[in-house]
Amino acid sequence: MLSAGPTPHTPLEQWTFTIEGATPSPLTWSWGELLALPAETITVDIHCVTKWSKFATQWRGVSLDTLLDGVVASEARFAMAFCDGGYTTNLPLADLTGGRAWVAYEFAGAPLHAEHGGPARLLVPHLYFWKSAKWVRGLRLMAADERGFWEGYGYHDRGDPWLEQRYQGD
Ligand SMILES: Nc1nc2c(c(=O)[nH]1)N[C@H]1C(S)=C(S)[C@@H](COP(=O)(O)O)O[C@H]1N2
Ligand SMILES: [Mo]
Repeated sequence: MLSAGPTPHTPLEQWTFTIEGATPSPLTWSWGELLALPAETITVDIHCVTKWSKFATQWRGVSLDTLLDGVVASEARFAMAFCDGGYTTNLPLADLTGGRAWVAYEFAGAPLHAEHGGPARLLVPHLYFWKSAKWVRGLRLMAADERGFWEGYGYHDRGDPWLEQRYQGD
């Protein structure tokens, strides 16, 4: 369970990251604008639902706290990450804030490889890795939860590895 389709290759001049839905003020960043935001280096363990883990992986990216800072969306409780290639995954907004989620564009000190989600992917290391959407292009904020790609096939809406939330009902 790694990629649900072919690797998209969006030129950086066409790349944007957008936060939309449940907000009167959608925000969009170009690639250059994203890189100009304050970035963080993150060293974390990641966990795939099919039981592999990778320890002490190093990433660089922009905190979702930074990106969500200017967004007014009092009704929003959940977000749907959307990607080039059509992949989606849903997350509680609370899991994207509090210094626990990033839009990451470097891995191990180098630009993120396209196969691993480059130019940028979501990084939500405290949840199962299918929530860390590769080739991410934005978040759609939602008042009520909806299911993304794997969640629609029975995977868990939240996916906390410590609670072993693999499937709906876990
Ligand atoms: N856009 C997109 N993101 C995705 C996926 C996918 O199929 N498409 N697969 C998820 C799953 S199930 C896993 S385990 C990780 C794999 O990331 P990696 O290829 O960098 O190891 O990406 C996640 N993000
Ligand atoms: Mo996975």
